[in-house]
Amino acid sequence: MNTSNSENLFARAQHVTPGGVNSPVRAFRGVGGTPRFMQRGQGPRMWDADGNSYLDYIGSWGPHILGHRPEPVIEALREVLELGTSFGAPTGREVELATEIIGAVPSIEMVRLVNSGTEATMSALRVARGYTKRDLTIKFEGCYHGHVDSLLVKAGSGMATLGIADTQGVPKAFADTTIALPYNDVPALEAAFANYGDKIAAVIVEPVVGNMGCVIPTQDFLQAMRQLTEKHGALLIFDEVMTGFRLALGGAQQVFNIKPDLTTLGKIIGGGLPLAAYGGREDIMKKVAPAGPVYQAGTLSGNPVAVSAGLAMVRYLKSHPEVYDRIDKSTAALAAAVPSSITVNRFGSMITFFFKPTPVTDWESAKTADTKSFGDFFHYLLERGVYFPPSQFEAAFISAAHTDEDIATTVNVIRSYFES
Ligand code: KE4
Repeated sequence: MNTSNSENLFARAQHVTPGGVNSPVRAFRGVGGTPRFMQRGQGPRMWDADGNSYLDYIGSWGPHILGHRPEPVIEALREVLELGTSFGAPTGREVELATEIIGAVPSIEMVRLVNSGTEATMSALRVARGYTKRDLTIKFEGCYHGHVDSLLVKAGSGMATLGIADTQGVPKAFADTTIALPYNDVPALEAAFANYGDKIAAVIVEPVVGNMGCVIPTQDFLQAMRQLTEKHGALLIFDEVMTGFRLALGGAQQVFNIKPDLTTLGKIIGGGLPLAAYGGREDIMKKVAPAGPVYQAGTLSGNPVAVSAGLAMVRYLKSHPEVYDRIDKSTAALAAAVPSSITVNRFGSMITFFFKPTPVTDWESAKTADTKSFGDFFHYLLERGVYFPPSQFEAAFISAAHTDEDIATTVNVIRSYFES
């Protein structure tokens, strides 16, 4: 496979941008080799700067549930670009999108649009602290909630990939406000509340984890979180930036029937453009400026271009519930492609092949996967036109644009790896 243009671009990029990328996980540090510089996407496929074509199982890390350039989104963008890109003033579209989000996500009564998942989780935490007048946060090892200072503690995603448990640049005082516990560990959660209960502002959790690879919660774990936060006057924040509109229209909270106090959203609700949101109980959200004393703002928050893409995406998913069955079935077919030496964690259309034979239920069990073998697997697929996430500690995503033939092709390539 000729990758000379990607290699040249990567060489240039490293002179002008840290690590040559605008987000660390793209640099292939977890698997080695040269990242492919992409040029075009359509449906389930992407084409790189050398014209190589790939079946895409990253989908921009989640947004592309309908594949690249879905017609409803592209049509909406063409239309809005005739009207303007940003007004720095409220627009009707923002009201429409907020209303659609409130209609789709069970626990959201009021919502604020922002520009990234990081902004959403940072803001949700600030509101939780303002509402409870408390400072401490509980998060879980291996979960990633964006690059919020106080949450870059034992985080997943790019930090797990790079093997950095804690980043430099975060004041100890910030990190000290965060208690990191093992995922799926109810006794540890109970102990933390027994020790700090009246100081805890919020528990923030990926209700199905994507950022240490896919890890699935036990119902008891989420249930305990809900009960303990209620008992101790802390808020429960479901970080559904990845799972929102992915696992169901109403996200993981609809699937598990658990009502958090605040929810963060992103990825899919922007239709591939920079848009995220945080929302929840009205009495909490009314603390946010200018309605209340917790400040949060953003120049491009709710901008018409991203909102138009998001509105088209959310409305399409609302009127085409069959998308969820389709992507679930496609993902199940992929899950069946690997031998029993591989642990497959799948929830809906989120899937990770852990290169180890024993169960993966938390960061401790995830991190013992054989990352070198995963890297070999990744490159074997890449060379054959199948693009999986370049890290053992990420989830792959399947879209409604992947046809049965695409899935069969992918299954054959995966099987051939394990037979080679
Ligand atoms: P962004 O700031 O990257 O839009 O969102 C941060 C975020 C928050 N919460 C969850 C559950 C997330 O998965 C993310 C971002 N996810 C990663 C993928 N593992 C983004 C990819 C990247 O960092 O380049």
